[in-house]
Amino acid sequence: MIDGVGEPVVVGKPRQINRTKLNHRLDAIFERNWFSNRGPFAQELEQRICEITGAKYCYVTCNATTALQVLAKAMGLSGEVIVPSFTFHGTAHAFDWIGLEVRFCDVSRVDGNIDLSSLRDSITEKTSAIVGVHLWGNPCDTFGLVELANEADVLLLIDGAQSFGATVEGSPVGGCGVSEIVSFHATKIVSAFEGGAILTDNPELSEKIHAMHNFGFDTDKNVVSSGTNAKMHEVSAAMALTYLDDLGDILTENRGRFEIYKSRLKSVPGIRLIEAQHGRRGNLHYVSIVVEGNTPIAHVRRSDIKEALARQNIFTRTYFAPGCHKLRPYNQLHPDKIPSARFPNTEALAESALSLPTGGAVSDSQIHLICDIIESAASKHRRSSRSIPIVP
Ligand code: T4K
Repeated sequence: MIDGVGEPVVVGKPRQINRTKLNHRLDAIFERNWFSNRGPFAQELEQRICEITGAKYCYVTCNATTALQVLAKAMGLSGEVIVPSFTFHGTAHAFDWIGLEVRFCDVSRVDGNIDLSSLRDSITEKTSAIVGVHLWGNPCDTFGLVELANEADVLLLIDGAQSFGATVEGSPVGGCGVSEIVSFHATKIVSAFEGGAILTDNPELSEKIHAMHNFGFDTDKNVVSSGTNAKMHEVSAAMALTYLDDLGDILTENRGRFEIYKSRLKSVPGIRLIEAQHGRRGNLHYVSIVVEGNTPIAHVRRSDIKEALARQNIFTRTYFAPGCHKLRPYNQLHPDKIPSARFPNTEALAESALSLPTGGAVSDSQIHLICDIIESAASKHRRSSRSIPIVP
């Protein structure tokens, strides 16, 4: 009999931070009596993010959704944008909300990231941009996307909401010469309560973003374009700076927890751990498995694992089910254009992927307990030698 946990263990629970450091920063905000409008902490945060990522320009924002919208406007996107169907639907809604036509492509079944051949087949003459997503904090094929964008003569941007701290062939995401956004939402590796940032190396784009995220004001307070209010206030900036102070420890802890999951689950039949591919390193802020239930030796379903954990007060998430092509308004707009057959991997992952609790709010012993429960649930559904189908 496996004993459960008292307090519910969940995905996405924020890590405790150094409150003394945060309180020092909050005191400084009130001493300065400056609360927003590109204040000292917001500007310090932008500088630190450039130092960490290697990006030339950074603008912090009130959230990542608005960051995506300001970047899309600054890039002058029109017509159609293509995004992977297997992502948090916030990616698609960000573009739909500003009047762009969102189309979907499939993903890789291996890591859930955008599939370049499905993307290539989805590009039309109306496509103005393609959007990569670093899913579960594991970078997508950034350099493959750059090549495809050049080949197809379309613009490229990356939704790196989940990926701060990840690397692509040794380069931090955000510093790969592609315009990207990150999220600092409460559930992300670095939290600003709510927050985001736009990263780019393009000076012209940087000028436009500067104006468009702040009512069209340029650095001399002249109104040079239309614009919205996407600014991050000082309290959020102070929170994110306090997280950044511990980024090294956070990444090490995430790696430690991931390695426990990896060593404990590698021999459990029917369970596959999602890992970053081909020289890319994830920030391991998400740990997701694929329950490949119907194998010659295993007959375990995702729901078996999810329910066994829930009975012990441990709550997982079926991120990112269903695929966006099945969600409103997209499944209403072009029902003929988006047959499920076009998204076999999205559909398969939507049926089988499960995100497990990890991060600073989850202890090593809780992760071992989670693995015990998964092992026992999987063994309960292990095919007995008699029922192993004879593969002709
Ligand atoms: N692009 C991508 C690829 C994204 O993943 C996201 C956001 C965006 C764009 C948009 O970024 P932002 O505009 O949000 O910056 C959560 C987050 O709200 C959302 O930001 C995030 N992706 C998404 C993947 O996860 P929900 O609907 O799952 O949130 P909720 O309330 O169910 O919470 C998730 C888990 O976190 C639960 O187990 C509870 C726990 N939690 C949550 C909060 C807010 C806590 O323990 N404490 C908390 O304060 O969307």
